[in-house]
Amino acid sequence: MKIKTVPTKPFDGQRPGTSGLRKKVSVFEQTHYLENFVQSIFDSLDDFQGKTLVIGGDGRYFNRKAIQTIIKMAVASGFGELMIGKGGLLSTPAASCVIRKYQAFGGIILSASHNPGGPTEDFGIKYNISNGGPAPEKVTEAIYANTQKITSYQIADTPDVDLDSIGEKILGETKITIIDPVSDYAELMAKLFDFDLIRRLFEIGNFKMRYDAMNAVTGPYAKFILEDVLKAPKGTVVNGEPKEDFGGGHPDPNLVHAHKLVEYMFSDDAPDFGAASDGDGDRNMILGRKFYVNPSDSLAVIVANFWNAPGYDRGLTGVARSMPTSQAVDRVARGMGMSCYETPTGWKFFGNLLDANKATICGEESFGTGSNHVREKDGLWAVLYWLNIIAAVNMSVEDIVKAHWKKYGRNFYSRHDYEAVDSQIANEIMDSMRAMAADSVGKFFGDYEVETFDDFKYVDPVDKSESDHQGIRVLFKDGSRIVFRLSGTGTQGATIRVYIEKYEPNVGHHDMDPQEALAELIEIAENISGIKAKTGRMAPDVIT
Ligand code: G16
Repeated sequence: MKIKTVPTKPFDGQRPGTSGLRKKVSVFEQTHYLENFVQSIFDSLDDFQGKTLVIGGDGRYFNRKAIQTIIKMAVASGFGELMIGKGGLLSTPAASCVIRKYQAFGGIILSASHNPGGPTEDFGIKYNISNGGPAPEKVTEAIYANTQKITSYQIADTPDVDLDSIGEKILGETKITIIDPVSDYAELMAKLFDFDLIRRLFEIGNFKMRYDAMNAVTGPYAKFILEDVLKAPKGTVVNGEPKEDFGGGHPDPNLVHAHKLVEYMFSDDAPDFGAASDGDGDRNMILGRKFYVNPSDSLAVIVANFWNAPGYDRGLTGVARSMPTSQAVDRVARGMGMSCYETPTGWKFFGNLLDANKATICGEESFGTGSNHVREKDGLWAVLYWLNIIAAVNMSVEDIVKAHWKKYGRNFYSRHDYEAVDSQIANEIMDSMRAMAADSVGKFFGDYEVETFDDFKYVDPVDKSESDHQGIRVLFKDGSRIVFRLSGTGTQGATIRVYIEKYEPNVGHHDMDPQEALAELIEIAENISGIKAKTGRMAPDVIT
């Protein structure tokens, strides 16, 4: 087999963001664009010859084409085996599971997560290391540095591989193994949760749920685990066929983009439980009958109920949350006498804590929850965890959350997103707040006294690596907080995220609407940032 060396030139802007390189499909379709990034990944790695690389994606437009290119480049670079999900599919948590189970050298995941798919929409690629987790910053920075000096890449001159037949074949010196994308992951879930108990909930308890796979990658996983194994009635999983354009939808499981599920769950016909996952299956949204569970609360409830799930009932070593995530889980950790780590946004920051056994469960406000079972957040895992809790305590979702608030108090929480803002204006807004920081401590906004006003800096407790500029924090004396960040996952202009939080111990106030409970702080956020005034926007594009 001939290996071709193809001359190329660097492209601008190939720096991985919060979770890999995400761009419009048309950007990836440029000649050499994908190849340059893939070669830059390989050039940042040492001693991988003869070892295994896992490859899979969320099935979006360009997934299959990208995989064929990556196969040919991985063969040319000397990998010993490529494990590829059938049809080019692997959910992000399943890819992490496969990397770990087969002790692969690493993996390449093709996904732009919750961003829409199709010829005019988004595509993405990221590299995961041997622990199954996203490459840490020192690796992504090395990849980026390579993209800026690349002069050529290597690719095998060979026909495309059949991705749709499970089995093995040899290409040059490399074994190509097409695997069932679901089975390894399903086997792992069965070890973590009490499947007999959950099965009884469906079979005897007449429990009803709806799982919206949003025409994305989790359809086959959810149908197999929920309907075939756990015996939820057929039809429990809706939009279960992965489609290249996600059926024209925006595969982001939140109140705006999963509104059909939300409307159903708030109707009089609502089942007991509703859930959805995103494009690549690492996010989740949890709903009860006429009840929405905020992701930060979901994390706190999952941690507080660890003793219900067999995979966790021997105890947790600690927990971690991203900085903008609400402090609800901190209260649980304090109550249980364990550490709660606060990391920057990005699942990659949890990797060291999980590897060092400092944290067992991690979570983020951005609809992400997971544990040390893999090194990615895991949407279906969170759904199964909730099912396990519901089956064990025999309470409704709403009652479980309200009992939790009664015990720990409620952290009212909301995130306001302003999308596709002119990048220069967004950066000016952030810079002007940074300039305010020093003079703001001790100042009052209404009744709220500023205790800390800074740009979050993280020092990894394991390897002591430092990450600066991870979001502007305005922390008030009473524990309320406002956080401002620019998203690292958008592909158009800048997305400004404003996170608002207030603690309410009084159970009599727990039924308030979060936007109402947070109204004064929302106004203060505008006074501090001037987002509406400076962007001309009247309201956020998405409120979660
Ligand atoms: C990624 C990261 C998450 C992060 C989220 C939002 O998730 O893995 O850790 O919370 O993006 O990031 P940002 O606020 O920078 O847009 P996903 O599901 O997109 O891979």
